[in-house]
Amino acid sequence: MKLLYSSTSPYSAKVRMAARYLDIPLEAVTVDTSAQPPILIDNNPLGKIPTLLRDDAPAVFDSRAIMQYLNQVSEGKLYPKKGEKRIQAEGLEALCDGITDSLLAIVYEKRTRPESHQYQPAIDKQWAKVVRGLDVLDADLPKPGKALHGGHFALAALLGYLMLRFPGQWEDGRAALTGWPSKFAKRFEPFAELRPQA
Ligand SMILES: N[C@@H](CCC(=O)N[C@@H](CS)C(=O)NCC(=O)O)C(=O)O
Repeated sequence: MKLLYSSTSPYSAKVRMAARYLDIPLEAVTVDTSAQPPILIDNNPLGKIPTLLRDDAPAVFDSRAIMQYLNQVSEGKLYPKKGEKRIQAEGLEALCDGITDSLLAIVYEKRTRPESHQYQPAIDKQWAKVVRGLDVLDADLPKPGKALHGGHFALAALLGYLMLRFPGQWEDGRAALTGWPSKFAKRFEPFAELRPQA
């Protein structure tokens, strides 16, 4: 299977970490989403990454659908089987992905518009979501325990993206969150290789 991705993409990092954890081989193929190349839009009309190309079946996107697919392929090793633990794991992933969505909206606003056309109230609204989300996480962080799940990888991808794109802007007063990546890296060594990076 091939995964269309870019090294900076947090959702791609989440999926690649999960696949590595599960020992599911993925050939990672870099694509430039701003060019919207045929290999991407022919497989995902949304032109987004990550997009998973399967050998004899339609492509899978977006990252949460890919995570559920990896869970199926691994016969349930990526999420708790059921009950409250499953709800908590998927809830953590949804919160982390949602914060990441807001960070990306800010990055795109700044990248695609000249400074004079950037709409600060929209940036502030997204940043407020980031602040609230990070505070909730900081107050009740999951331990990277023996069994990892999709929520852990979403959190690792989010924190990796903050470290890449927002250094110095999110760490103050959030000791638990800032300490989490090094703990996670001890539990899951490929974090250093697979986290979002330029
Ligand atoms: N909800 C999607 C978000 C994917 C996404 O926005 N990916 C970004 C890169 S990190 C992208 O492809 N952006 C290009 C675009 O929106 O055209 C997921 O979880 O996969």
